[in-house]
Amino acid sequence: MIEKKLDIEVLSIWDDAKQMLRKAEKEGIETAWDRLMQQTPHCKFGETGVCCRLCTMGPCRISKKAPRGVCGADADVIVARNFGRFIAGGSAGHSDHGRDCIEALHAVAHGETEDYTIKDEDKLFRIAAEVGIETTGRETLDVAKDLAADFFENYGTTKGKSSFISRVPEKRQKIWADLGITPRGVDREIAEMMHRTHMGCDNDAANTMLHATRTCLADGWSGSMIATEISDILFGTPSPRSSQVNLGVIREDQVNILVHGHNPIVSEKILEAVQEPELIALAKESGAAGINLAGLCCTGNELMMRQGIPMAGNHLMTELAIVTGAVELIVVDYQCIMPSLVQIGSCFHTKMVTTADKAKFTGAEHVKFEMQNGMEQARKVVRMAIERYGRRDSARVEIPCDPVDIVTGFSNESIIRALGGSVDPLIEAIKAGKIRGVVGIVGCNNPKYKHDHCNVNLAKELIKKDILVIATGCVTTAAGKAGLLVPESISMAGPGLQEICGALGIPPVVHMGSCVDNARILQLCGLLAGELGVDISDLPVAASSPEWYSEKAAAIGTYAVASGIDCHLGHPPNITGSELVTNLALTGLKDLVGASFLIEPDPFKAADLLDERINSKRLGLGLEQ
Ligand code: XCC
Ligand code: SF4
Repeated sequence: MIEKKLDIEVLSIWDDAKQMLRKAEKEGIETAWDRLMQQTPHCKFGETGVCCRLCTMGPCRISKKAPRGVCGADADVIVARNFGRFIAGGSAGHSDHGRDCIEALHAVAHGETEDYTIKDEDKLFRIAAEVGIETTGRETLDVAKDLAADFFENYGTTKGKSSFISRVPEKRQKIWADLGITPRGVDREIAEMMHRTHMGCDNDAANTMLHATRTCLADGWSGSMIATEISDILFGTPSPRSSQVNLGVIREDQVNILVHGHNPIVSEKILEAVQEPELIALAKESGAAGINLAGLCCTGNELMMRQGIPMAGNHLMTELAIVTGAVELIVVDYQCIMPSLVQIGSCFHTKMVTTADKAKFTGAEHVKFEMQNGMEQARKVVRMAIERYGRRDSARVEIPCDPVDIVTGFSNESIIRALGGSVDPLIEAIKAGKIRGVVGIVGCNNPKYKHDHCNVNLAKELIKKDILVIATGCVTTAAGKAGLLVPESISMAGPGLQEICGALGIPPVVHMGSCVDNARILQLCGLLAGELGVDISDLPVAASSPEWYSEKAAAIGTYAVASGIDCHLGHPPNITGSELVTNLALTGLKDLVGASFLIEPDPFKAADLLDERINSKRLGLGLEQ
């Protein structure tokens, strides 16, 4: 964790970040790191989860002197309720994004938009058949109508199960059924979480935590999975392609537009607009060499996976991208967008545009995107960016370093294709110990850590141990900047991984997408377990979110564990004020769902801990080390 005095050298491992932090300091621009310092030390009650604000008899905070709130709730109950609401927020984020995708599919299917189409018909038919919709001899749009209707039902209360429940190995389904945590409906579980945590409802911490796992399972196996599958259907299933990362992807001589947020529905149209000859001509009239589009965070991941659009940076780079002085406009959808971007933008000529009514930012211009007007609005946004180019102060432009090459686009479909049509070669490599296991490193940045230090070093350590790494979310950018997302990086891997990845021509760290795309990892685990006839918890796989910050990341970690995947976190959620809840997370869940959390801030130690878990799974399966 970072010391009180701001010493730029220790804030990030990256030169582009440090150069921009120095520029920000010189120009008097405040960043997340400055504000973290203002907020430190954090409130201990909040940090340990024992502050309750759930009713106006309180707020209550638990201490030795006052071990119960006014209503009598103790630390265990208060911590569990706070955690329950925390993951309900995260699950709602992913799943409401998923709902927006269903609405998009519904609009396309019902002919309500000309701006969006079905790009991957094969996948539409495949998914529809998988969830039990009749497909033979039917029109594409009729199948799409039925699929949208089926997916909508995943959110309600009548269907009572996820459309993708068949992706869950039977042994896992039984564990959930026995515990009563089979997710019934996305909205139902989230609403029930809010209900349970109302004063005077679920006052048994363990029971509340069990429902938390159910809520997160609804996110992973419904909300997020639906978001991913529909995005593939509407915009194309990713396949390997090259791209670039870091602030060097911002171009001094071009109009720079950054897309930020999570849902590709807006950014895909922006991408189409920047390729239109009239708009490129307009940019040239304004003196620019062209229009450059780059991504931030997960909208960036979505565009990168499917279209190869370069990535300017991850969560902690979003403010610093503006500090280059060369960004004309940032267009956002929702989630993980710091409100400070408006303030930093106003220190430059950078315009911030919001597009979703559920995510407006004071000081930003709102250009509402709907299914019927996506293209028109996208053109409008691009024109705004071109107009801003004339206001750029070239004396303040500073773009650090050259971009780094990466390879992206590893959907399960493309991985299976690369393996020759089935997961068998992967299983064989695992059995032979050439790939000893697989770890998904996912999630965020958090200014409490040296930026990307843990993300990068954990990945490096794991591949050395012949553990294949799957990266999603903001870890992607970190891995990319470290040169880990190109096939040449096999030189940094252990001999087994070198052999397998070398033969396949893939990097030892594979980019599988955005945060909702962690559903791809769930599906892959389900496939592997199914092939082997075991449960997911028997597989030599694990998850990690070393520098996580968000409610969504906590939901992801929880659905991983509830699916049988051990999950490493760099730091615990705000639960340590309850021994019961902490013990449940670290050990108790193991007995219930066959996996648990492990906490370790040091990436080198974390790699050893994950290695141990993978080893024990290998032994359990009777595989030699
Ligand atoms: Fe957000 Fe998804 Fe975290 Fe990045 S990784 S900071 S949640 S953008 Ni999902
Ligand atoms: Fe206090 Fe209980 Fe109200 Fe929470 S629910 S604020 S512990 S009285």
